Amino acid sequence: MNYAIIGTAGHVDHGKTALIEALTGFVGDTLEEEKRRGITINLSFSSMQNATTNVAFIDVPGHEKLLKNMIAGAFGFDGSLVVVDANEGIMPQTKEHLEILNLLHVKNIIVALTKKDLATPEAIEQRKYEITEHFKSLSNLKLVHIIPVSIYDKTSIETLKDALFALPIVEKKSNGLFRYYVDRSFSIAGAGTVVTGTVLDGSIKVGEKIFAPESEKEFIVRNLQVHDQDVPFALSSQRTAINLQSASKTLFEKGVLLCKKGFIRGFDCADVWVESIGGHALKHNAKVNLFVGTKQIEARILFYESESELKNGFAKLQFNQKLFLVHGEPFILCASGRTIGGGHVLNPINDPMKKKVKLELLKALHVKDFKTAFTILVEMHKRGFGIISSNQRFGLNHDEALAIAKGMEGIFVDEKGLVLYPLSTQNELFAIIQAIYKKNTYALLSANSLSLKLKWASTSFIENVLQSLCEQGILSFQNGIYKNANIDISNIENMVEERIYDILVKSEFTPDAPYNIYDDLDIDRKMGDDALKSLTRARKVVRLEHNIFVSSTALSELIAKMRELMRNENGIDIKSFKEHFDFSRKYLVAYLDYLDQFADVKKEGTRRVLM
Ligand SMILES: Nc1nc2c(ncn2[C@@H]2O[C@H](COP(=O)(O)OP(=O)(O)OP(=O)(O)O)[C@@H](O)[C@H]2O)c(=O)[nH]1
Ligand SMILES: [Mg+2]
Repeated sequence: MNYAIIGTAGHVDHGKTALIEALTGFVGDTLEEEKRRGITINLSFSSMQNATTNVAFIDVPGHEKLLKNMIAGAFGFDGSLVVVDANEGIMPQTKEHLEILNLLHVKNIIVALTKKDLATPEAIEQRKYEITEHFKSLSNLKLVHIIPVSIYDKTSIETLKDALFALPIVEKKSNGLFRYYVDRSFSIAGAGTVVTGTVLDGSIKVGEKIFAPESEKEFIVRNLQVHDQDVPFALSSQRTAINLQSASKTLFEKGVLLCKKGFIRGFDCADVWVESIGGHALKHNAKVNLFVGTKQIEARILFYESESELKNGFAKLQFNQKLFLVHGEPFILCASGRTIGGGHVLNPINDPMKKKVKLELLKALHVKDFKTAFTILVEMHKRGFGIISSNQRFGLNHDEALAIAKGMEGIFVDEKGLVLYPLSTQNELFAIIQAIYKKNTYALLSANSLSLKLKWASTSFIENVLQSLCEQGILSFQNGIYKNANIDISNIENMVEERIYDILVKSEFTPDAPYNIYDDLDIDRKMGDDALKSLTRARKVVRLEHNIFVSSTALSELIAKMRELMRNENGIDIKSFKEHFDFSRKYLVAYLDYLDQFADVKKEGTRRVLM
C-alpha cells in the first residue's frame, strides 16, 4: 500500500471542506463555532483508499485569520488539492497558501475549480488560463491538473478522485531519523495519553522507545494507529496516533517534537536559507513568527551579508528556546498574521566560527556540496570532527557521510569511530607520540592506553600513527604493545614487573595508584595490570585495597611498627596512628583494616588492640 498525505489549500468558502465530504463522506466542521460561522477553524483528518493507495487528507481553514492552522497542517503535505471557486478565481489566501506550498516544496498540485454548477464554461476557461499563468511564478510547484468539479456532479468527483489516487508523490530524501511533531493530544480512559501527528521521516514500532527532546523524557510506544487501524509500525507520510505508556497529556501540547534518543541536539539558533514572498521585505534583526512542523515560536532574523533588507539569502535565526532542527527542514516566517517568507535549515548545529568561514560553509550546504562542507568543518575541529551527527547536520546517514569522507584528501578517516581528523592533527600526533618515547625510552604503550592518555584522539587514529612509526623503523610492535625500535628487551613481561616493583619499593608505605604508576612509566594499562597480578601472586606485592598495592617488605616493616605502637599505647586508632605516620586517611584506614586479619589483634570500638 502506498501512503500519501494530501492537504487542501485555498481561499475561505471556496469549497474545500464540502469537496472532502464529497470525496470521502467525512463531514468536517463539527465544532459549534465552525457550524455557526460556516467556516473551518481546526485541521481535520480523513482518508480514502483504493486497492493500491491510501490518500490521507488534511483539511485546512481558508480564513485569513486562521493562517497559522493552515501552516501547521501544511508541513505534513506530500501533495496538495488547491481549491479555487470557479467564479471568484484566485483570491488573497489562494495566493498566500500557494506561496506556502511553494516554500515547503510540496510540489505536485491538483487544482479543483469548485462550484462549476454555478459557473459558465467561459468563466471556467478564463480561470484555467489565470491559474496556469499564476503557477509560472511558483518554481517549486508542479500544476498536475486543473479539474472543474461540483459537489452535485458525481462524475466530476470521480474524475478528481482518480486524479488524486494517481498523483505522483515525490520520494522524500530520508535522513533515517524518526521525526514527528504532535498536532493534538488527548487522554483515553484506560489507555493513557494518545498523540496524533504526521511521521515526517523514519519509522516507529510498537514497543520502541520514543524521545521528547524538549522535556528530555523517554516513553514506550504502547500502541500505534494509522487511520483508526492498529498497526505494528508507522512510516513516513502516515498520519499516526501514538499511544504512549505512562505519559502525561500535559507534556504533549501542539508543536512538541518526538524522535529517537541520542541523534538530535538542540540549539537556540540555526543557520538557514531564507526568502521573502509577495513583496515583503525581510529586515535584519526583525522579530518574526517561525513555523516549523506544528511548532510556532518567536525568532529573530540576523543576516550574514547585509545590515538592512534582503529578498533572500543566508541568515541566522535566533530563538528564545532550544530547537531540535535538522538539515533541510523547511520553515515559514510570518509577521502581523501574514506570511512574509520561509526557507530551509542549512546548519542546525551551532559551531562558533568566523563569519567568513560560516558563509563558505552555508554556501556549500546550500548547493549540497558536502565535500566542501566537510573540509571546512574538519579544519574547524582540529581535535576530530565527528560525523556521527551527520543525520542532523547534513541529512546524510552514516554510510553516505563515510563515502564522502573517504573521497576527501588530506584527512584521516576513523571509520569505526566516525571521526575525521585533519592532516595537521595527524602530524601533531606523530610529534606527541615520538616525544613520549623519547622521554621514556622504555615506554610500552598500546593505541588504547595512548587514547586514554590523550582523550581526544580515537584508538584507530592513534593505531594508524603507531603503525606508520613502525614502518619508519622508529617503533616496533611486540606482544601487543609498541616500544622503541632501538631498544632490545628479551623479556618484556619481566622488565615491566621489575620497573613497577622498583617504584613500589621506592615509594614505601604510600605508593601511587597503579594507573598513575603506569602513566609515569608510559606503560600500557593491561600490561601493567598483568605485571601487578604476577607480582602479587609471587607475594612480592600485597594488595591492601583495590587501588593500593604495597611491596611486601614495606608492609612487613610497617606492621611491625604498628604492633610496637599497640604494645606501647595500649592499642591504635586512626588518630594515634596519624600522630606517628602522617599518611593520608586512605592509607591509614587501609593499614588499620589490614590488621584485622591477624588472630592476635581484636577490635574494641574504634581501636585495635593486641590480645
Ligand atoms: N453550489 C455549490 N456550492 C458549493 C460547492 N462546494 C461547496 N459549496 C458551498 O460553498 C460553501 C463553502 O464551502 P466550504 O466547503 O465550507 O468552504 P471551505 O473552503 O471549506 O471554507 P473554509 O474552510 O472556511 O475556508 C458551502 O455553503 C458549500 O455548500 C459546489 O460544488 N457547488
Ligand atoms: Mg473548510
